[in-house]
Amino acid sequence: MGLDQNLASQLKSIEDKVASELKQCSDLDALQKIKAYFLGRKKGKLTQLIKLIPSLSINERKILGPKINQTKNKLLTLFQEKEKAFASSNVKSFFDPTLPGEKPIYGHLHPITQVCYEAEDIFEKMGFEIVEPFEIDDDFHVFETLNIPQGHPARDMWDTFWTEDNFIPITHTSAMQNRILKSVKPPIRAIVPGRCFRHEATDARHEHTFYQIEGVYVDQNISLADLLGTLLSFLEAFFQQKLKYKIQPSYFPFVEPGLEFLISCVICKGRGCATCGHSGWLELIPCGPIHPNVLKMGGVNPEKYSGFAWGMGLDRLVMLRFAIEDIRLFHSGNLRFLEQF
Ligand code: FA5
Repeated sequence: MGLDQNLASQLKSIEDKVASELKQCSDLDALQKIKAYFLGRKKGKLTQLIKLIPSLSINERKILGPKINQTKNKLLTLFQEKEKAFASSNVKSFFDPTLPGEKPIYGHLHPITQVCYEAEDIFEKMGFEIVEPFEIDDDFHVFETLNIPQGHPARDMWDTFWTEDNFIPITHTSAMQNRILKSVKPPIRAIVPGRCFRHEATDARHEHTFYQIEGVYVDQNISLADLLGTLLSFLEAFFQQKLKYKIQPSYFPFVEPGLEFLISCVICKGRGCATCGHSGWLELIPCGPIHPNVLKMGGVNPEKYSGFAWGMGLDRLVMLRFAIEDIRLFHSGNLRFLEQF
């Protein structure tokens, strides 16, 4: 067999092999491998034949060169067509409007965060500014500036955590009051949503880690009516219903008088249910007019200005909003619980 015939049969065999391999080839990866096997720059089967061309005589080159090139072009065309076929089948499935949509897997905000944002929105509309608390603070801000000096028995009202170097993972968001009073001249309207920590035995209503929203309002001629109006407006906007309210005496060294703000139960509308202990009332927000000593320590003249403060439990609001019976579910990591919100 002459060189001419020998080469022609090699070229034919390459073309046949490529055609049959491409028939079975079902993805782009496999296609690249076949292409490399026949046209790869160093060891491709056809490439090796192409490399022979310079060693041929001029006459052989004239006859065989075009044949080799023809085969090369044929193969390139076959590969291109296959590539196009893969590309168009992918595009089709990507844009196919008849396919059912795939639900993307997203997380969502924790119910406490959702309700916190909602409460912040309402207070912002009422003209309050949002202030972030320090999660670790000192004795001066957590107690001293709140009219609770060293040795004051009221310190025992809170089961406080202490670090080894005498700092405090904040017991309450009231720790920010002094900084707020010092930071701007009255009128002051600020809320402090933040995480608090207490060394408490946990139960369905108490956690070691929970959230409060502190409120501080200072201006001239502020009276108890402003406090009651502010809290009622917030709660009616939050629960989207008209509420009855009442106050009862309480004690906190940083307000005078100390009060507890109660609303008619939002679950039973005041008729009495398990949530309100069948009293028809929910004890919701400890509050009161800011003690003159606290104003003084914050650089605010109590002769000229007065104000009020409150510290409401955010977890409690979330529990009421979603009828959650056990506060410990919030940080349980229980997905069946969390996926409901
Ligand atoms: C205080 O922390 C005061 N700083 C509130 C205050 C601010 C009064 C300004 C007056 C003026 P108390 O310890 O009662 O108060 O906590 C306030 C609210 O936080 C409670 O009504 C409750 O809703 C929530 N709370 C307290 N301890 C826990 C706990 N262990 N788990 C969940 N929520 C809690």
